[in-house]
Amino acid sequence: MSATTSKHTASDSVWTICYIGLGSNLSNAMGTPTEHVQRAVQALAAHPHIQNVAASSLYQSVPMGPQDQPDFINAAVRIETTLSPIALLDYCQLLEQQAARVRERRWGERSLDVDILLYGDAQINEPRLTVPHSGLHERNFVLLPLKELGAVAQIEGQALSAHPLANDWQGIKRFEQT
Ligand code: A4P
Ligand code: MG
Repeated sequence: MSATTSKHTASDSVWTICYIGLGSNLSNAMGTPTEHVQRAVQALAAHPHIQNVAASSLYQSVPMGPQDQPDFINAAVRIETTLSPIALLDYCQLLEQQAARVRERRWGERSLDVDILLYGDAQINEPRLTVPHSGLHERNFVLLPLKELGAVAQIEGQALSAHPLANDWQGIKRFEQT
C-alpha cells in the first residue's frame, strides 16, 4: 500500500517524518480488522497536511495482554506532516472514532488503535502524549513493520533495528489476504 503525492502548503511549513502504528482485532458494522487498518491508511493519505504516505505489509500477531481475544492485524505507516504532535494525535483519535472504537478494558479488543510511534526525533512527555510511544521497543508487532519501512531511531540508547524483538518473528507473521 502506498500513496505518494506532494501537497502544497505555505513555503515555511516544515514536513516532519512520523511513524504511525495501526492495530485492529475487532470486526464491527464499519468493517473487518483488515478493512479498518486499510481505511486508516487511506484517511491518513487524504489529509491535506499529510503527504508521502507509505504503509508496511499487514502483520497478524497474537495479542499482547488478555489472551481471550482475537489475533491482531498490525501495520506501521510512514508519513510526512505539517501537523503539530497534538493535532496529529487528534486526527489519530478521530480515525479511531470513525472506526466506532469502544474502550472496554486495557489492552483489550478494539476496532482500531492509532498510535503515534515516532514524531521526527522528538521526545514528548505530555499528559495526552508520550513519544516515542511507550513500550515500542518491547513489541515485535511494532518493531517489525517499522523495520520494514526503514525507520531509524534511537530508543533507550539503542538503534531500533538493534533491539532483539526487531528480529523476533515469534507470534507474528505477514498477513496474506485470501
Ligand atoms: N497516548 C499517549 N501517548 C500516545 C501516543 N504516542 N499515541 C494516550 C497515541 N496515544 C497516546 O490510549 C490511551 C491514551 O494514550 C490516549 O488517550 C492518548 O492520549 P488508548 O488507545 O485509548 O488505550 P489503549 O491503546 O488500550 O492503551 P495503551 O496502553 O496505549 O495500549 P497500547 O500500548 O496501544 O496497546 N497486541 C497485539 N498483538 N497488537 C496490538 O496492536 N495493542 C494493544 C494496545 C494491546 N495488545 C496488542 C496490541
Ligand atoms: Mg492506543
